[in-house]
Amino acid sequence: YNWKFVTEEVKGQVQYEYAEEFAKRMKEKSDGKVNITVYEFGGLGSEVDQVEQLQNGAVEMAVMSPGFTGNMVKEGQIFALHFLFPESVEKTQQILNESEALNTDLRNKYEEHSITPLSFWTEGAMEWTSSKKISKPSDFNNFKMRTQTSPLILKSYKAYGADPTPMSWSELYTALDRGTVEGQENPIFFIGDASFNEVQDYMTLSNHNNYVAMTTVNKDWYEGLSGDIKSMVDETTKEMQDWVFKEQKKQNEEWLEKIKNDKENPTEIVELTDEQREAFKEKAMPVRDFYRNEVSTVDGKILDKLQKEIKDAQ
Ligand code: 6CS
Repeated sequence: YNWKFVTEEVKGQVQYEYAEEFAKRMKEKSDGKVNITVYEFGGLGSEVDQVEQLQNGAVEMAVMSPGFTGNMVKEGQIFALHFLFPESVEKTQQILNESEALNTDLRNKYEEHSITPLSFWTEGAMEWTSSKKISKPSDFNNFKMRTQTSPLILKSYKAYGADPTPMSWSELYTALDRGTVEGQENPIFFIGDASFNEVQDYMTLSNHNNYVAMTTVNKDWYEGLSGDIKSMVDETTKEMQDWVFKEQKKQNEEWLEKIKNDKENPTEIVELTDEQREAFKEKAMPVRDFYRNEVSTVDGKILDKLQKEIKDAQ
């Protein structure tokens, strides 16, 4: 078997390393029968192009961010809601592992579009980087914020008064450098590895959301796999949840230290008090009603279930 596995990241970054480890395990388990070629981001187009490649079977596997599927799978925009998951990344991962709302109900929604998400995992808490200090919602007034393409992400920033622009991350460094956009959100490892801190002055430890990625497969291809190979894929996907949790944790911790100690490109780290964080949360809450009433195709049922699961886990 020869399969293609695309990721939205490059060598060294979490998604890419995940796919390499996945490929290695599959090769071992199948005694060399399964050969997976992992593709770094860039070669096959934008993140949105890669979604299409998975759907039409040009690639069999992909690490995909829901932030790039929102124009199609409306329900997947649930991950664009700020302050929904617990502050603890560990608790968040536990919910992603166990949630029926996500692993059954949301999975069905993706399957309507030929995408089967086999797992959901976090790449860490997201933080804001910016060219001016952000510590209260009004700092976002007319602020040019780069986001991924899902409309609800844009809506979440409009709720703070910002002026969001969707773009691929491949254009982001230059856009920040030129001031086309003034800020962005990402987990710390990604901010550091993509060198966004070189062209930004502040990093607010907002933890306003978790970065969630999905391990996805082309639905028809996956369902056509023979029983033993399919079980191998499922088993590996399951094992990888712990592996990737540790990988993101290590990378995020290491990069926080590196960014803090980078004398050449100093970044002011902005820590928010509970009260300051609360002010953002207050502005973010109405977006949930918008999701429930205007975005969800099932009257917010998946969100209701997920919120209950989150409550029960805490
Ligand atoms: O900001 C982005 O669009 C990118 N961020 C991460 C953490 N992974 C890939 C994604 O395209």
